[in-house]
Amino acid sequence: DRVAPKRALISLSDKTGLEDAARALHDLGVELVSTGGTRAAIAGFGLPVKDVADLTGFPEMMDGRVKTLHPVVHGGLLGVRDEPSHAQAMTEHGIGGIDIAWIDLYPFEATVASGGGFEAAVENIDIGGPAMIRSASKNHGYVAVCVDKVAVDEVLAALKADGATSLELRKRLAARAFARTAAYDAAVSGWFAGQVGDEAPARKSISGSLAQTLRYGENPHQTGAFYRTGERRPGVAWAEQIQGKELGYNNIADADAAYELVAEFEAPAVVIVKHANPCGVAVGKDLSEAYARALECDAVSAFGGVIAVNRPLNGDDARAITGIFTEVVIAPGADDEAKQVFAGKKNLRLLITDGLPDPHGAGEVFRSVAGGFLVQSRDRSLIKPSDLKIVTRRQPTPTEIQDMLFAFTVAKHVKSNAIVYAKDGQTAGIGAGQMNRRDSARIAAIRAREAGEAKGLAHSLAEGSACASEAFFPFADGLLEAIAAGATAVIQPGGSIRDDEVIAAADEKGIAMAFTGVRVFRH
Ligand code: 93A
Repeated sequence: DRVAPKRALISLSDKTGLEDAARALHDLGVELVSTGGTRAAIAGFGLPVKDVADLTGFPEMMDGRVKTLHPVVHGGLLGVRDEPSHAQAMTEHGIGGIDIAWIDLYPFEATVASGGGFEAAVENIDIGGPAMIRSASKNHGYVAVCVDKVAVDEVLAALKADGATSLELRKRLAARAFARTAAYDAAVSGWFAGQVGDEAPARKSISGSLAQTLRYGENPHQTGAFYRTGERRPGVAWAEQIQGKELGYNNIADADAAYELVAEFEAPAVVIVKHANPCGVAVGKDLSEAYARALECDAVSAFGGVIAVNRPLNGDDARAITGIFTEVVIAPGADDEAKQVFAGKKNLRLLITDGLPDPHGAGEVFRSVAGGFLVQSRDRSLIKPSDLKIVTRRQPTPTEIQDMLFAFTVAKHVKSNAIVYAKDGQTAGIGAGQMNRRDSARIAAIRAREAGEAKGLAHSLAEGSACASEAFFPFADGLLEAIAAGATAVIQPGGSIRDDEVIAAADEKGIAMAFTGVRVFRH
């Protein structure tokens, strides 16, 4: 099971760490063989190295597309040394065994991430590299395959300790190498599908590439990891963490929920999320004002929350939003003064993205089920005033229409059943995740009443508000709760078999109600 390697084939796009490793292999008596650029680099270190072209008898050709795709290379990787017919073929055709293969693939993912364009992306699809990795992995009985420097260091450690690699090590390396080629192909296929406009639900397979392993999952006894899918896009998966503690599983989920919602607004807006639901959302003349108004909705829940903003932060904004303990701030930018303010809050994680997500852009949403996962296209719905069908005798005022649309936008991002009261670009009360709509309406009313009290008002913050329901009211009871809470206008999809009853109740109370015709469940 032990293999004392005689020859290593090294072919690297990223040549970081090459010198030390090549020297160590050479010092251990391993012969080095390499492709053009890698060979030149190793020769530059003053180490002996063979050109793969000398083995194949062919020059690299077609802009390097064909350099290692040759029986001398693949025979050397795939030949089962202990199988007489394989050994005979190797002797007959002058194929020397390759015992270590260290490959770093063409930077396809990085090319796509940097917006390199179609041609550049295609040229960076590595063919020979994955072929060698797969050959070496299949023949793990004899070959140690390395797809990163960590793997090479493990091989070197084994050689220094034992003069050989063990079968157990080679198997582990093969498993990791197959994972690398699988992720690489997934990146290629995902990118290609996007180029031709295929939505994920129609694809044959979907996967992502590991962005980060996490300290733990939703709870400390669960493991966690964070993957990126598809192309680089503004959002949490590609955000840069400027400071603060390591991001956790729940931080990432909450930051995503907050950022997707805040991107819906044109005016300066702030969203505070707690446990995947917004607990305060507001627009303002600037971010500081928007934050103060968002906080007003539910200052209790906001403690330890996640804050998303839709403008770059300045120093004043940073001071405003660091008044209470916050886990994460995600923004499309922060100036130096803002960064300095955040630096005083060591634990606060600051995430900066290069732009805002397009709320109406294409994309996929995933959800796991036992043994699989569900995929759907993103909820890209956008309700405009002209989409509203007024179903009551009373017409909503222009202000009520604005409040209705604001409330419905927020409701789209609240876990169902969702009820949102909003007024003047500020949520007054949010009811989330209840198993019946009337309870969500009641909880939102309690929040709004307490927010009114906290503000020293004689009435609920929902007084004169618009109420949004993300799905139809199946009965009039939920609507009546909303009216009792102070709502004077209601926006909901409509479509219940009891719509007539619900409309009659609205008319009787003299409120205005609009149907969107679009349901925006979120579970
Ligand atoms: O163009 S390829 O798909 N065709 C090949 O035959 C081939 N062999 C190695 N790409 C190929 N490679 C890749 O070249 C390796 O995966 C590595 O990324 C790169 C190293 O090239 P160089 O040593 O010339 O810098």
